[in-house]
Amino acid sequence: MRKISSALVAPLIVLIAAAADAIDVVQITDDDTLDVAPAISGSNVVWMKCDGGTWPCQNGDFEIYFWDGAIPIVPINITDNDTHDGSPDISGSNVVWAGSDGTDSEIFYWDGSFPIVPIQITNNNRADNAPHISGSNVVWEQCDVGDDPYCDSGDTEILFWDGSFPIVPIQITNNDFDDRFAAISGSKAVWEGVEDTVPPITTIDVYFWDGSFPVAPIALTDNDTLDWRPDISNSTVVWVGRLDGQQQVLRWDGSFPFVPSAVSVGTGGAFLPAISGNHVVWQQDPALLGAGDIYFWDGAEIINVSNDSSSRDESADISGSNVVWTGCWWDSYWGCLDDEEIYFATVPTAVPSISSGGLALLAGLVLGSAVWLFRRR
Ligand SMILES: [Ca+2]
Ligand SMILES: [Ca+2]
Ligand SMILES: [Ca+2]
Ligand SMILES: [Ca+2]
Repeated sequence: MRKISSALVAPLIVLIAAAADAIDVVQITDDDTLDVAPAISGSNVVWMKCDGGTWPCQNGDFEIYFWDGAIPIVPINITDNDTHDGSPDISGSNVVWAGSDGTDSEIFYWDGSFPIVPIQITNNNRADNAPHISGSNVVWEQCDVGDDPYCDSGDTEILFWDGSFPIVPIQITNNDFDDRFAAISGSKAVWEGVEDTVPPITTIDVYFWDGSFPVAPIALTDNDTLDWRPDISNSTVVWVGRLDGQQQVLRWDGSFPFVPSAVSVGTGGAFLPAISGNHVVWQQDPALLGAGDIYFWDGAEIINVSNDSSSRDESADISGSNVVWTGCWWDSYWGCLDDEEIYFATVPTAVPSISSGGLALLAGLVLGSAVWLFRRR
């Protein structure tokens, strides 16, 4: 192994420590209930909070909470009822989520104005779930037969609403398999199509609609492996795929021919990517500790945002350089030792002015075993 002189190591450690200190992680919630599934736009954050204790919220139901990024942190609840509210997303001050009309799940919308008067944008006897919003454009998944939340009688399709009134949703898929986890940026949408209709599920592909009419979605991927959980920003798409036998975050810049590139590296099952401009976040457990961290790609380098071996961090979202995620104190034997909380950080993206060799070493150390250099809380 190449010996590194102490003269080289010392200033590098200072640089890494400075970079770590520069990531100021804010804990948004601090209570005894589950706080999960955050989404962010600018400094506006939404998430799900259980009003009845810890996992799996058996003594209550979930509500949607909102924080505008102001200090002191005073979250407000958008919903307050006795039924499930989940899957929130936000764009500007526009919020969408899936709730119940008392019979089955519907999509709700709040424009950010006070007093809070949510608008119910679906009203049917089918299960409507997992909405995403960009500007006033909304996509979600809907069961095409019945209101069973698992859609066992039929399969799910992707619907689109452009935010105009009267509300006339447009169905953008029509097939015999599940289309789910749609995301939208401007008028471009992506989702995953589960082409295996019976277990085991070995084929999921990423689908793309450019927003033009007549609606003609295309399959971006076409293979016998899992390409799933896509997100989109402008024309750039990220998703989870297989590369050299590893589950990685892949990226397509929107140009044809379709040539994906890898964003994440190494082991640990990179999962649940989110994208904003050139920035990508995801969860991964490269050291195979059993509990992952949140990783951030600034277009050139990978930064561990949540670096803390005593927490399990997952389910990240991003807007610009602002990142949110959910995490819990974690033990390799007991798992989560308490309930999950929501965390927020602004990631500094200025590249330090050191040599390329130093940068490579810095990136390697940040990715590798330098956990002891950082303490989040
Ligand atoms: Ca909590
Ligand atoms: Ca509720
Ligand atoms: Ca419904
Ligand atoms: Ca379908």
